[in-house]
Amino acid sequence: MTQKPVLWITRKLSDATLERASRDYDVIINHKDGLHTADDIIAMSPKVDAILPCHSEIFDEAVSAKLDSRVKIIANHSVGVDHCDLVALAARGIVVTNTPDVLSDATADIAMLLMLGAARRCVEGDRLMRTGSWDFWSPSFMVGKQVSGARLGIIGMGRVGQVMARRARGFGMDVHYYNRKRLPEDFEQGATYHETVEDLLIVSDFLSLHCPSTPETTGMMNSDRFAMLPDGAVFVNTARGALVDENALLAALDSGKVSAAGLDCFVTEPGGNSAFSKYENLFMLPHVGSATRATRDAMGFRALDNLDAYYKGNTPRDALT
Ligand code: 8YV
Repeated sequence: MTQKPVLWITRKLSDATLERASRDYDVIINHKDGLHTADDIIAMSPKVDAILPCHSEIFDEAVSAKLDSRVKIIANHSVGVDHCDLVALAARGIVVTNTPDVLSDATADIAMLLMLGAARRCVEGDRLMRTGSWDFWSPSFMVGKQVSGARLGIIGMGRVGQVMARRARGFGMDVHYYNRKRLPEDFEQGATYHETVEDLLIVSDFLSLHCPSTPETTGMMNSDRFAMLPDGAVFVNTARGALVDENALLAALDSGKVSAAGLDCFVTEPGGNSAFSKYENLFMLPHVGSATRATRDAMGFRALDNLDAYYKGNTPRDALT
């Protein structure tokens, strides 16, 4: 009997994923689900042929250079690969894959939730109810911002951005977008294309980020860009914390330029930004965009499909290197 490849699964994935992986590979599973340091990753590498990590394991240039040559494939359980230095890993001949498509619905749902929750002052309302301090009602009480009829700007019209556009259209929003490349007309479905981020910002009553974090997009939402939004805009980020200068966002909230924001991603994760906690017009979640049972299974299976293809001698469908 030929030996199965040794696969290191760095985090506690869904039961269905772990079951299938254990059937097909000689698995090392992180049942305790703790985080791994660079040293942990390097120390594990001589013992494994393949790694199935999450975005919580960092394969930067230094780690990539020190990985044992036994590691041949990193099959990520994530669509974002900003935790992987693709150039350095490719230079080591390591195949890297991700899990696009399967998390677009769940992530766009969370973007809608954050957008609506921020616009309709959900944190404030929830606190009033929980603390028993709801003692007043008036037509001018807790008035929020209406999404229907408003303009939604989407930065990054990839898979998640397109699902977000569809959801927003269902809520009667007028969709505008910026993308490095304009989409074919049938994919646009009536959305208005803007050739620059700046052109998009000035029409975005609501703004939602759906682009990857790269050296070019890091800190893209800075104070100059927040200043270009219409007064009282609502800002949503379900992509990556690194896209946002968090101090610039705080200043925009303080000035009222941004009336509310919904955030699922932070510069520091886990943990977030303690300066955010006093803002009741910030609706925040701890990076759970793709956290549904169905999506976690689909992500795990997509990563395993990529591994299976590699071990059958084929190019994995989601190969990035
Ligand atoms: C995941 C994500 O929760 O896929 C991504 O890029 O940010 C999240 O949806 C996480 O990466 C799981 O590994």
